[in-house]
Amino acid sequence: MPTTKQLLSSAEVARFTAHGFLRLDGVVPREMNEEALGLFAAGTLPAVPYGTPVPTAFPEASFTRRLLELPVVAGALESLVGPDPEIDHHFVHVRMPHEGSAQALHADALIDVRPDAFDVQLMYYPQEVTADMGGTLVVPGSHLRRINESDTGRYQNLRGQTRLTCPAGTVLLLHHGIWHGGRRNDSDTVRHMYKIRFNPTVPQVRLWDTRDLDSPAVREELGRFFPWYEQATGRLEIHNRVLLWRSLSADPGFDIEHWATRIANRPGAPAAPTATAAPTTTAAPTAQRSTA
Ligand SMILES: O=C(O)CCC(=O)C(=O)O
Repeated sequence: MPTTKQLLSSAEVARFTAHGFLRLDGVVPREMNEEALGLFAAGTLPAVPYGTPVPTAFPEASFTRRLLELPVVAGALESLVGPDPEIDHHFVHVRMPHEGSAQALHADALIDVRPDAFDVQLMYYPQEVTADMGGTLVVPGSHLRRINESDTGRYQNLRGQTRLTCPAGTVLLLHHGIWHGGRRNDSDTVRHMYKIRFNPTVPQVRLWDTRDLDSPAVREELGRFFPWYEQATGRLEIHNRVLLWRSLSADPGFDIEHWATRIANRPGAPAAPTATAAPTTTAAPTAQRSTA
């Protein structure tokens, strides 16, 4: 296994910016997965106050520290939140066998309209997740349509949603705004997912390996349309994505189809906000009220 951290490429960060998550399949070794299941069953993970630096929260050689130091995990995390993030909170989510109900679709933040910064949530699955185990439902491309916690709970299914099935040792890294929810576990097996939320402590600007910044793959990822987007309003997702990419890549002129440039044109008005200042044009439409 490589020992140096593996930063993401620009195309991978663009993919995260469009989808709202990145999937690292089977990256945690088997022995660690077995260890994790023991720890989760025993409930022995430490309590961590909000805003604790990683080395304080998780001492050297502890399970979580070793998980975060796996080169592929460390590199992806650093590419998205930078070095030395703080732990917001961590928690082991359990879906019990034949539990009979699913979790409503939600996003994990309180009301949060930051346009140019985001937290990353790591979800780690120590066991294989099969189709009947209630794998986490994720709605790709939903993270920039700001909703408040479980306001989306009424939506049962959206076109293009993904319900996780994965090999043991899989890690997802998600933008905190992604719409998601644990599904109903119809299997005979307890399903565990360990979630850790990271707050960045540095500006999230060019933190990855930028050698492919001008690659066509970047633009291709950022222009992606998801099946649940409305024909017209869905364009706002791409607009908001452009603004986030301008900020992440420190390229205030980046655009897709001239959409962000056109509507920033206000001849005679004071200068437009810079890429890292809060844009006034990012408000996505409010999601409809919903219940489970
Ligand atoms: O259990 C799951 O798969 C998701 C749980 C979760 O993310 C949550 O409760 O916020």
